Amino acid sequence: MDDAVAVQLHANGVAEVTLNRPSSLNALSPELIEALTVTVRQLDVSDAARVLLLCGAGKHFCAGANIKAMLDMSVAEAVRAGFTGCCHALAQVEKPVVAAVQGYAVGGGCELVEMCDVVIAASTAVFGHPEITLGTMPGAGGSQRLPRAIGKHKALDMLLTGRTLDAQEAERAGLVSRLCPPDGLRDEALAVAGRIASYSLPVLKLVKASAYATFNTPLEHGLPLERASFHRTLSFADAREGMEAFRDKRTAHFRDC
Ligand code: CO8
Repeated sequence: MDDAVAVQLHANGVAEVTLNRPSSLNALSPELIEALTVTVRQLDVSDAARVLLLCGAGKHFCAGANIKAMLDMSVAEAVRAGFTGCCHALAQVEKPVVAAVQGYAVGGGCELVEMCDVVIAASTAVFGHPEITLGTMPGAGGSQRLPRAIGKHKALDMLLTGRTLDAQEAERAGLVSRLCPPDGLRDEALAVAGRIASYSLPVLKLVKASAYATFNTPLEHGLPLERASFHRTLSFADAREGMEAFRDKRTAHFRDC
């Protein structure tokens, strides 16, 4: 695998995936997008990985699409490659994905954040969609997922003016799950990902799929979908184990079945 993306698999099933082009603030070159696409697809079906943790090497998470690589791209090339300036495959991952964000997460970098499930941010992180300042616009869901994440008016303020949110405003708006001191970011993100990884993987996948149905289906379809998934979990050995562990006042040991 190309070193544009580094993977560290932890014993608890957390797969730490690091965007590894710090000299360009992890800008999403075609090479990096391809490496990230291949990596997340492999990890989503790998028995060794339970939860993905997405990080950026160096001081920043990701400065978005690689502007230098995009500059000379023809429309025909972009259409042929389905180019979005970002990694669409991340949004298709069925396992939980946690983001650990420090420094800038802008443009396609902010779109990566929007594709993740839980976002842990350093108190110094900065989020934004500067595409408008480049005379272009988000191509990988920014105009779709951001309004769903933080509401229409805040999202359009960002998208139409290009202004950034500091970590505190992003947390208040709902783009960030938790804030932490910059020097504690990795430990905090690993702890959150590790806690998620300790639970039953089939149940985690059902919870994630059910939560995302909120965005794709009206409530009258989403509620029965959730109920059917809930009923399925009752047949899982892990549900019996979790409830027995509660009854017996001991820690549950899930076996993904
Ligand atoms: N692409 C390419 N190179 C970049 C990028 C980028 N997005 N961001 C930073 N770099 C490079 C810089 O050119 C610089 O390289 P060098 O050392 O060779 O000069 C190096 O990284 C360090 O960057 P800076 O010196 O600029 O670092 P600062 O700390 O001064 O500034 C910023 C940090 C504010 C993040 C600044 O780098 C910046 O504004 N970057 C651009 C951010 C941006 O506009 N991103 C959006 C890109 S567009 C997008 O993501 C979606 C497009 C979807 C289109 C879909 C079409 C179909």
